[in-house]
Amino acid sequence: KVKKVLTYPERQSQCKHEVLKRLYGIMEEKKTNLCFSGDTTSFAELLEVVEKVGPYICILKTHIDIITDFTAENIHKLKNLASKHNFLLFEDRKFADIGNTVKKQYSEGIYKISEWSDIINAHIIPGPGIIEGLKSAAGEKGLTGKRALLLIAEMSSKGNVATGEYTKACVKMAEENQDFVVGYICQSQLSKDPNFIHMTPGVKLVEGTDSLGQQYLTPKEVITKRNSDIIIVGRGIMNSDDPATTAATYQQAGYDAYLEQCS
Ligand code: 6AU
Repeated sequence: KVKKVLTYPERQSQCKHEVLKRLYGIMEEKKTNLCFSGDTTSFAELLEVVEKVGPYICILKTHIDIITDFTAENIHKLKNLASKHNFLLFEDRKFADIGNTVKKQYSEGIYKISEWSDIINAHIIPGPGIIEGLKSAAGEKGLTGKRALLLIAEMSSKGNVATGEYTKACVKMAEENQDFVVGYICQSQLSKDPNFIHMTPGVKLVEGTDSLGQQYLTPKEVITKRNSDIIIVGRGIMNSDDPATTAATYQQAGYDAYLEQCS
């Protein structure tokens, strides 16, 4: 019987990028492919929830620009939680401008994203200059190899135009920039190369939609059927009465689907 996908340790030994190697190591050790999207406007609440769900996740995804009580001190606390619970930080900034602008958006301003976020993502609308700009910002901070980029190849929202040729152009750009691009935000597997990881948002235990165009698939559909690697879950965990127990449920669903996927 031919295996559909490689195991995490197999992918870890076959991939080149340091951030991906770390990520596969965490996924194997903690038995999780769950990325929690902590979409709250309160840093205090974010820290509180992350303390609870930390044991069940491999990545914490943030939207730092929706937070009203941002402080460098809170970033310090977030980094401490990431070390304590062993997960990576992913600022979902969705960069989308020319290289020269994104370079500053990544490293300067209030948030100084490059100083704390292991992973970032970007749209490919501007062309490969956006990748060069982001990569050079990390390089100038002495963080080459410690920072990685995901390209948004497909989206979860209704009527989005990241399809067909656009998605293909994205895969090409990723393949040409393997020293910095480590994968995709997508809705299904785009590459069998272990140098690229697939992260899929729009995940809930029950399929459905929200009132603003979001579309949800189940962990099993995303991992087993669509051969993605990471489930990104926001409101499914955030809005639950017991985020820790709910995160554990998503962790189990995602991991069971992985075991099925690679068996
Ligand atoms: O589980 P939700 O619907 O509460 O949250 C989904 C999260 C949000 C979105 O900004 C993000 O995933 N997202 C992305 C990302 C991660 O880039 C792309 C996309 O196509 N759809 C999507 O929902 O924080």
